[in-house]
Amino acid sequence: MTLQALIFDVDGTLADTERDGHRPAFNQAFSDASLDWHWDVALYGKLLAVTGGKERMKYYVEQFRPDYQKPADFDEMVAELHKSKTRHYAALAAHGGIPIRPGIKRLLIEARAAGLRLAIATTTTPENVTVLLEHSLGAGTQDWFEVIAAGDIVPAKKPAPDIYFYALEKMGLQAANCMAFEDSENGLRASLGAELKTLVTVNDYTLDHDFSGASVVLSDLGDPGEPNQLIAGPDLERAFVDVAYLRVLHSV
Ligand code: XBP
Ligand code: MG
Repeated sequence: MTLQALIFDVDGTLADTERDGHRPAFNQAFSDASLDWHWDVALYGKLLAVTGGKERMKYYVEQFRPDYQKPADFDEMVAELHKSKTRHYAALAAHGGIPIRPGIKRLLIEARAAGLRLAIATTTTPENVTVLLEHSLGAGTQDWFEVIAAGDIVPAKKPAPDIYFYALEKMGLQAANCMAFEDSENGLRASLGAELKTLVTVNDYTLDHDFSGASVVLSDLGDPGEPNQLIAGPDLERAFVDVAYLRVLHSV
C-alpha cells in the first residue's frame, strides 16, 4: 500500500492552540457574560479530557461546578458562549498570536511537491481552522488541504473515528493509503479507530497520554539543524520528519 495522503489534526498538532489560544478565548467569553468561571492552565489540562468547546463547557459545569444553577435554556447559553469564544479565538489567531509548530510548514511544502494529498480532521470549529491557517501558516494555505473536516460536521467528536471516516470518504481513499498526525490520546483513538497509521507529536498537555498503537511518538517534527526527540517507536535514524521518513514509517 503506497502512501498517498496525510491527514492532520489541528489543535496541538499543527499549532499549540490550547493553552494560549482556546483557553484565554473561553475565559474572555466567560468574563464578557459576567460568569465567575475561569480556567487556569492546570484546570484546562483536565478539561481537555473532553474534545469540543461546547462539550467541554458542559463537562466543566457537571464535574467542577456542582454549585452552579443551570438556567432552563442552558444548551442555548452554552451555544452563545461558544460563539463568543470563537470570535475571541479568531481575533487572537488573526493577530498571528498562535505560531505553527516546528517542521509543519516545511513538511507540508515537501509533501505537496511530492504529490501527496493533504487533509484536516479536527474537532475544532471550521472558522478556527481557516483563520489559523491564513494567519499562521500563510495566506492561501487553506487551499493546500483538499478536505477540511471540522467541528460539528459529524455528531460524534474524537475519540470517535467519525471525523476521519468523513475525511477518507471525501477524498475517496482507503485508510491504508494515508497517514494521520495527532498530538493527544483522544485524537489517536480516533485515528486508530479509522485504521490509520498515526504519527504522534506530543505537547505539554499530552506528554503523559497513552499513545499505544501509534506508529511513532516524537517530541515534534523537527527541522534541519533542530533535531526532534524519539519518545517511542522505531528509530529510523533521522533528525527530522520528511517525506522519505514518512514513506518508511508507513511501510513498517
Ligand atoms: C481539539 C479540541 C477543541 C478545541 C476547541 O481536539 O478539543 O475542542 O479545544 O475547539 P482535537 P472548539 O485536537 O483532538 O481535534 O471550541 O471550536 O470546539
Ligand atoms: Mg489535537
